[in-house]
Amino acid sequence: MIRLHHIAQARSFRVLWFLHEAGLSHEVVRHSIFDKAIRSPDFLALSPAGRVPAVELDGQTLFESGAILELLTETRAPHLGAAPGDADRARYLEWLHFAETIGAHLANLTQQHIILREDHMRSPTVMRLEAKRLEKCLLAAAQARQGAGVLGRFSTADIALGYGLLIGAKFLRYADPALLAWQADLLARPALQAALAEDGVAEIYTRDFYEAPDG
Ligand SMILES: N[C@@H](CCC(=O)N[C@@H](CS)C(=O)NCC(=O)O)C(=O)O
Repeated sequence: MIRLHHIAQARSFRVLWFLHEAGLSHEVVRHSIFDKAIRSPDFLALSPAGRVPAVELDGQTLFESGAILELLTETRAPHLGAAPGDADRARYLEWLHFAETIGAHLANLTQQHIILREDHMRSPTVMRLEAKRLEKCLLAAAQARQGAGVLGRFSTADIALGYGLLIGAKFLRYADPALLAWQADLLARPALQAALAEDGVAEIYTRDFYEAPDG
């Protein structure tokens, strides 16, 4: 049994998308980013900083999306990974974990545009800087793709990175052909469409786009 603790549009979407790509049956426990349930002792026992994703796997619990993806790939969908000894193991790990470099910029942009509610708390300079740094990272990943993914085939690394591209579209207007082609390839995947259908009601990114103010 795989039980995923999830907030719509959050990093837990990576795991939800993976579960669909791998064809694994699962249960989703939905949380809200704005209520106190993720601060409850029960949830903190699963994820000590009160973050999603967390998963329950046959009696074991695990938090941190990269670790969850790595373990589930190794144990349940090895065709989506690169095992120790595989020629593309190093490249797989670097891109899988680079997804969290992208995630840090997304988190900063989300904080600036959405979590900080008062204008005086926000910095247009930080918003523009973070958007530029996000774009640079996404371009690096887009240019590393060969065919269906960064390993020359679709892998779990492409799920972790692809989440960054999907949410990045809330802060960047993609014009580069490599970003547009990547986005189109991902959106054509039935598993991504199935995961989007299961994601739940948007509560973090309720607008199509978040513009950085002039400043
Ligand atoms: N590096 C972690 C980040 C987890 C994380 O920060 N998740 C956010 C949603 S994207 C969260 O749970 N935020 C709730 C909070 O900060 O209170 C991962 O990839 O799992």
